[in-house]
Amino acid sequence: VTNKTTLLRKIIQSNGTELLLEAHNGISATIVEEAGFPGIWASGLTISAQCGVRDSNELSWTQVLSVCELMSDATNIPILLDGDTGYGNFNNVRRLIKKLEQRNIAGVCLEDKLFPKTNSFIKGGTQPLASINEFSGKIRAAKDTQLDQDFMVVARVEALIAGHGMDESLERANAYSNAGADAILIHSALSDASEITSFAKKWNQSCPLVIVPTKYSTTPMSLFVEHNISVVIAANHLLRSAVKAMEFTARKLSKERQLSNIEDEIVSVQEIFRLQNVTELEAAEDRYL
Ligand code: SPV
Ligand code: MG
Repeated sequence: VTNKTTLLRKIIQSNGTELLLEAHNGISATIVEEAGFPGIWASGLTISAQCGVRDSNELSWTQVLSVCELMSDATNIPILLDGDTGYGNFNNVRRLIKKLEQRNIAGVCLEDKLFPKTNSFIKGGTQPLASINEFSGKIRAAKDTQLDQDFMVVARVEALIAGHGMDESLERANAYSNAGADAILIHSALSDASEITSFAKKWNQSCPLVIVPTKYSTTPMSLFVEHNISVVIAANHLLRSAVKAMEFTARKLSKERQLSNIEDEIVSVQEIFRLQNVTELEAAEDRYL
């Protein structure tokens, strides 16, 4: 079997435009894999949300790691972890990389904000950025720490979100690429793709580009293909679909107090067993019990 790191490297470096989908726990990771996605985005927002806390580093980094470990154990496709700011300085980043490799996580995305960060769509314009030098040091520390040469480090530029404009965004992306980043995630909070397409046109192509079109979701994928975007991330869509389904079920059961009324709207318990791979355990029991 090919290493997950090598698989993620191929996704990011391939000529085409790949789509990754978010997962936030073991079962959602399994669902992403079964649907045919080549890889998983382990989203900081959705892992936090499914734990009932905010995307403001309220989870400890080892709690994030534990969720990632479960997702990785449950699947065979690579996971790119949204590692926020690296949970501290360069030294915390080194520790993170070591633990991610031990748990077979294929790569990490680090963003040039300050710890504790908050989600880019919450008062993004007011969020302080790390200096170019400090963040470049984190990227160099990550690349120097990894033992597997295919482990991927994605550097995320928040300068457009924070209102620093195109020139600074390009300057930052260039610095992070020079520091050894394997890809640049350029993030935008506009409701159209204009910032992303003009960034992509001006980009020197020294490494591939990754985007998260949560806010500009109406943009046709073909435009991203035309602009040579390597990876498009659907960053929160399984959590958002799960929340809609759970709210519907909870409200209906609370109101109607009759379990059978919801049966047709939810999966069978058998389907849960299938997603847990219960048949594998039954076969093992035949061999070992
Ligand atoms: C996440 O999924 O946690 C991300 C993407 O970082 S965003 O929410 O767009 O910042
Ligand atoms: Mg995040």
